[in-house]
Amino acid sequence: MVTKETISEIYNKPLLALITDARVIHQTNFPVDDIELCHLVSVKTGGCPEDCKYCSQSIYNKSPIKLNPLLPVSEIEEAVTKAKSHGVKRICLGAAYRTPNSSAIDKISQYIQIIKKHGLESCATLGSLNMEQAEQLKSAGLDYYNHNIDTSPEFYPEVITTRTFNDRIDTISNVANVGMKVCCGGIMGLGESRDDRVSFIHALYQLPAIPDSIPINMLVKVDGAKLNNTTPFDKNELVRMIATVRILFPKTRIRLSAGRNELSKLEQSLLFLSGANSIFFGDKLLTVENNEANSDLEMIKNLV
Ligand code: SAM
Ligand code: DTB
Ligand code: SF4
Repeated sequence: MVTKETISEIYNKPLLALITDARVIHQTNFPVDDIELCHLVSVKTGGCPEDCKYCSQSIYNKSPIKLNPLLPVSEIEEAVTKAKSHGVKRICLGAAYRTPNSSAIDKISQYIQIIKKHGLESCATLGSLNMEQAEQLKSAGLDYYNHNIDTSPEFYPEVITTRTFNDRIDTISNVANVGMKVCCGGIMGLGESRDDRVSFIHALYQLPAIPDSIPINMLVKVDGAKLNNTTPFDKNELVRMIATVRILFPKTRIRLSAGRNELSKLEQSLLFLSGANSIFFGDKLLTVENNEANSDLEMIKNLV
């Protein structure tokens, strides 16, 4: 069993030693030129009844976003075709639900079939799921389900109160039980301490299944959100996070997620050297701006 103390020792190593250890593990488990492009589509935007204090889509925040009901199937076909033409290997469908109702699952199942028809990996993040919902999505061909723990169990109640940490674990357990791959990560910069970061990694390690995918987000401060004026954190912490996660999860895809547009290409290179091997590609994430697609294509061309 990996303890918090062990994780803390790794996390707090001198930075060069930490990066070197992570690099060795990364190189034995992934080809050097493997950086996966993942494209996000917000299939239902805004009006979410959860109170995540960082999120533009929560009804508890007053963020100026455009609400959108479930998209027509033709728009998914268009988005998938375009993303594929740029080398995207995975599509993630995001919807602002507490939990999707059965008509939403039916429509999202159609979206999943389009993604699979194009030979791409499919992922969805739609809120909480019971076993039956997880089973339906699995039958539609969904490869991964994203449901983040977001932060440490100790800090979590400062960020979200309408859904508990354990509720999240129940969804992850249901996803794993039906044989879908788990995508689970969190956010840095919410005001958490270094101990919280270590505890977050420990909680990832204790999930009902080893996650095949771990997205690491940096808080994007959105207008109207309750959590939008935290003190900026030292970017070295991001390197420590990625490297420690790489050491503990040697075969897991680690995704640089929200907030990447605050990083220079050089900073991103350091994170790829430390163990990250995926980015979200496309000018937009769900509601916020992402790095410009052409600039990312240039970066990737230079790296691999
Ligand atoms: N509604 C679904 C859920 O949370 O269960 C999925 C969508 S939600 C937008 C997916 C994840 O995006 C969140 O768990 C959080 O980690 C991340 N996220 C959302 N808003 C963010 C922000 N402003 N900055 C950084 N990460 C954010
Ligand atoms: C994840 O951890 N990050 C992605 C994906 N999973 C769904 C979402 C980032 C959302 C950023 C905020 C927004 O666009 O509203
Ligand atoms: Fe809703 Fe997900 Fe945003 Fe939380 S993060 S408010 S669950 S859309």
